[in-house]
Amino acid sequence: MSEYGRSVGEVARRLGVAVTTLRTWHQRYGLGPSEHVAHRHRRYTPDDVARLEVMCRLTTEGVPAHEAARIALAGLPGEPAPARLAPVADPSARGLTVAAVRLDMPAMLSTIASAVRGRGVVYAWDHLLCPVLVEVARRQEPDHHMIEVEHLLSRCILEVLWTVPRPFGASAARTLLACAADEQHTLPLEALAAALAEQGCGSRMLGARVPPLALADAIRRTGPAAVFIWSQFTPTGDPAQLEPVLAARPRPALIAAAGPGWGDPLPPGVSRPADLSDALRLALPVTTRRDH
Ligand code: B12
Repeated sequence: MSEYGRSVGEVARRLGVAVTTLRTWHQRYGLGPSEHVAHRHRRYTPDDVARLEVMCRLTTEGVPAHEAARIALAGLPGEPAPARLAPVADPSARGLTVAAVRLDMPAMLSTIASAVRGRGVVYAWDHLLCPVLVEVARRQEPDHHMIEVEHLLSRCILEVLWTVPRPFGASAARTLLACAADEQHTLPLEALAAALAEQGCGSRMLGARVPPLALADAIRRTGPAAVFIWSQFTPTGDPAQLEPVLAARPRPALIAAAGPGWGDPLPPGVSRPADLSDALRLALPVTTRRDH
């Protein structure tokens, strides 16, 4: 890149589009070069190029140009540039981050739904939803803005996860899911519920902030084969609250303390999944058994 940013020709070569296309996008949608240098053509800054990368990707995916331009411009003005995401992230993660920042609920729902329907819950969770959640949280840190973004993104994730059809019948709901006492982060357990449902396994989701004695009662009343208790952060991850769960009868074949919040050591007999796939690997053998 030259001292003054990129020329239109350089950007066209880098993105693999025609110079005339870039000029059209500039004129129609304002996706042009923003750096002005006296007596020279305007130059494309790194942020201009990042926006054009979003535009190229979305139009390649079939998003209409005016809609793609609206999403690509979401970082303007004064808002953070489109996310720089970890390489494992799905290509649509950047678009979802931009849509989240814009509070663009229809775009969020459609991106999340196409990942969940096209690639399945585990892929969507690992490669799209987690990277975007982490990115949104990262952007919050300096000045505590964007809480509304986190809330609406969470809502959209939940709405799509809830559309995964739940099985009914005898083998339904052999897994019990509950957040630890005072724990409000429910998304990972909702992802597990949806991933189990994809495999034909139902679950009972008790949701946020479940006191240990209430969880023990639920075990006694429903006799689950597997129980997952989620702690997202250390204030909710005291292993002592697992004792009433371990004492409850009938004893579930699997008792798993999931999430990064749990303290050490966990009581004997409690499993600790590393991620969503691992949680499924632990749950499926015990919940698909038909022997009781
Ligand atoms: C969405 C969100 C919320 C939403 C939750 C909505 C919902 N319905 O779940 C709301 C707004 C309610 C919320 C509230 C709060 N939040 Co919050 N939240 C988040 C956010 C952005 C995503 C949480 C999430 O789903 N993470 C899941 C993935 C993305 O992260 P992960 O746990 O690291 O996932 C991996 C492992 O856990 C592992 N794994 C291991 N076992 C298993 C098992 C299964 C089944 C699965 C699926 C995965 C898994 O796999 C995952 C990777 O694939 C995180 C940011 C983050 N980095 O997580 C902050 C975050 C967790 N929140 C944070 C905080 C501080 C709060 C509040 C205290 C804020 C406040 N002042 O009120 C409250 C907590 C209230 C409470 N008592 O619980 C902090 C926690 C800091 C800390 N470590 O101590 C974080 C890290 C943000 C930050 N950077 O500061 N939050």
